[in-house]
Amino acid sequence: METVEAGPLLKEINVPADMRLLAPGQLGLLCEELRRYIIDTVSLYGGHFAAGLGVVELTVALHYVFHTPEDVLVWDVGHQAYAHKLLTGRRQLFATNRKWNGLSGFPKRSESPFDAFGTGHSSTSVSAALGMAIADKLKGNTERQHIAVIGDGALTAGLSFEALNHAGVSGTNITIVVNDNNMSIDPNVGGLTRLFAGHKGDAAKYFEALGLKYYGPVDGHDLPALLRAFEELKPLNFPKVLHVKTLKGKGYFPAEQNQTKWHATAAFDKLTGQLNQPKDPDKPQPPKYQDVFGKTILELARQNPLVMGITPAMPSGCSLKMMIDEMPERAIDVGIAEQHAVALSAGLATQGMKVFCNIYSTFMQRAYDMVIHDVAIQDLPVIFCLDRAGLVGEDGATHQGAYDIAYMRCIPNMIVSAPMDEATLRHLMYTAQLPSTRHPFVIRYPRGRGVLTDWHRPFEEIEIGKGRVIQEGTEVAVLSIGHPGNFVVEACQRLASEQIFPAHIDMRFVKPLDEVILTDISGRFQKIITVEDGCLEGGFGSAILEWLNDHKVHPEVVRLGIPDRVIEQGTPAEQQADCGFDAESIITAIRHLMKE
Ligand SMILES: Cc1ncc(C[n+]2csc(CCOP(=O)(O)OP(=O)(O)O)c2C)c(N)n1
Repeated sequence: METVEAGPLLKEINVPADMRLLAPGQLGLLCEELRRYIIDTVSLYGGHFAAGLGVVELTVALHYVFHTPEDVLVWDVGHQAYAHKLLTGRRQLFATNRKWNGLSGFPKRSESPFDAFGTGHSSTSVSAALGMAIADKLKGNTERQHIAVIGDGALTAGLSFEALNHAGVSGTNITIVVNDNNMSIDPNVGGLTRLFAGHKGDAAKYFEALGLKYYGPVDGHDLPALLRAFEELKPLNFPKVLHVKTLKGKGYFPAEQNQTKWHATAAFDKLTGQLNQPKDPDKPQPPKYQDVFGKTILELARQNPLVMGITPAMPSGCSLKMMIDEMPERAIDVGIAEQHAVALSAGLATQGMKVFCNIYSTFMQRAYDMVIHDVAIQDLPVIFCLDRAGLVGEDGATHQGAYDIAYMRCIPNMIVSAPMDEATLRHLMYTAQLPSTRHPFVIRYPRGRGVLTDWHRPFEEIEIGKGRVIQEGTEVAVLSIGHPGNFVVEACQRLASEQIFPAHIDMRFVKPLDEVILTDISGRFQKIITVEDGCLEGGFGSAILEWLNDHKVHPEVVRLGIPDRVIEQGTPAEQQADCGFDAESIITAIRHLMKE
């Protein structure tokens, strides 16, 4: 189903070996065709964009000089690997990129032998390529090349520093290509950016002090220079770095001009650069949870001088940018540094600061020890806003915010909450920063729009551990946590015409649980359904089951949520239906229980 017309050179390339039959002088034209293909496809379907445009020449040069897939090529994050996918047998399927049952938006081992390592989270590439290089060294395989391509943004993470520290003394032939475009998603931050922008030779000293021979900088859009550099590096049997300078968004003017906006995009008009209009542009839309977070923290910060905001590299994504723009000293982007973000928040909290540490649920996985060791054991009242909690859609398996309820609720001192709508998000944020709240406090909410158009209400304190009854009912009680409560509302509305009226409770807190409500519900109902946008193993439903068991009541309980398997890319609605907790699945579960 190739929907975009490939240029004459690209059309003939199914694997990189086909490309190696071209003369070096033809590769410039191939790069143009690749750029056009990426622009055409992403303008139709959306996807990651600017980073991929910046590495077209780099991708062609790597596959031309090195003998992939025998030589291993590991892309860091993997959001920039579209040209790589197009050259490695996936052009005809590329219209399915990021779609249900389609191609993953990131490299994935099961998808292609050219994807040496699965990615999505940043800063793993040097470790992974080094592991491969050490294995080959032990096996006596001296021919194979091991290449990691890592951005200057991904280099800000501790994980990549750990790998560089090892690589320099590893005695392997690893080649680390540093793709320096001065951007993370937002402008890159910290001392490292100064090092790269500074004096010629500064970056060389940095790397050589660690034992990595430094080459470059090379202009990453100068194809002959790249080809020369890789030919020179190929025979060198020691750990080395090639510093490549590129322009994020290269070749599509709007993306070159606004690299953050074009990091990833929805479908757009490629001639004007305008996003496609929503179907019903005049209909009032609820805001995104992200924007409610951004506006609310700013309101709270204006009222309370102790409020601070921390984000590891997602200021635009989580909307902390609103506060960074107004109060740059009290809202900080620390780079891709989730571990540091959490330990830093703990340090700030020891001094009485009320820190909102906003980390995507999936990226919080990286800072788990800091959550336990630095925050929870010391019972510091850090507020963790976990954005993109639940099923995230097109980014797929690596980005699902599936596990946070389970991994947070097992930690002592932790309060774990999830708002069902934007007004509740505001009230929870308000409650979390009150002087009377003295424990670490998780607020998890999904990607995308809420449900209320009149979300901006005066702040209210919510009693910690208190749920709310949405609908009284008979026979079946549905207990929901967070945004999926709205799917229950829809299910109840549809069932009303059949005279089926289940009770519906929005628990608001996974920990502590509302024991008054649970005592009442378990006394009155023999049938309970739990609904969550999180993993079933150890999640919210498990918490309810534990409580019921501990209190020696045994109603029939059906748990709806994310099953124990990897959930791939698609729309959130497709993923929710597949997992079985969308409105339709809830209706089926209620009907089924009623019949029994
Ligand atoms: C651990 C982790 N934190 C945050 C992200 C979100 N993220 C994806 S790409 C990106 C920026 C990467 O910048 P860089 O490595 O310089 O690559 P570029 O996009 O500039 O090519 C970020 C922050 C992530 N993928 N993984």
